[in-house]
Amino acid sequence: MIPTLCYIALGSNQGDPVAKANSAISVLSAHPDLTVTSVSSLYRSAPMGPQDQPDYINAVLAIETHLDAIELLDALQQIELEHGRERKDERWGPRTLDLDILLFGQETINNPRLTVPHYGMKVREFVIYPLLEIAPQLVLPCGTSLISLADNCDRNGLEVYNL
Ligand code: PH2
Ligand code: MG
Ligand code: MG
Repeated sequence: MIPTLCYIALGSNQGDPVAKANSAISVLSAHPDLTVTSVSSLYRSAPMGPQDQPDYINAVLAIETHLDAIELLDALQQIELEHGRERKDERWGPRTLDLDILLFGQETINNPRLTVPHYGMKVREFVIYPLLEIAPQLVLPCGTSLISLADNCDRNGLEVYNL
């Protein structure tokens, strides 16, 4: 069986987000069911949603897996929990670690637990630019190229995070 190439968005803005991001990348890399094939730089981004929360650290990873999409979601949610994630009601509120499936191969998934492609990925600078770094030729299942999304997306202050 050929593994599925997936793209995962990582975000954190609570409790040392850089350490959380690096730890999540290590845990994903060590996971027996996942092969991490590329990791973008870490980026610092202004919060989307409520403005009374800290800036985020964001990154995107490419992984290959034989898991199905729901099994992958379960694995990602387990890693979120291990990094202190609490499920809160506030939309777009602060979070210790968020791991979102952006793309699962070329599949379109509409499941009560999971929508793929991720509904926000076409307009969020903190997804589009890290993804562009690791997959410049990417085309979404709808036929839209990532480069055309970037052409229409303001960076909104997004910058590569350097110590
Ligand atoms: N995630 C959110 C809400 N707002 N803002 C930035 N900059 N980066 C995020 O990852 C993010 C956000 C909810 O998932
Ligand atoms: Mg998210
Ligand atoms: Mg999420």
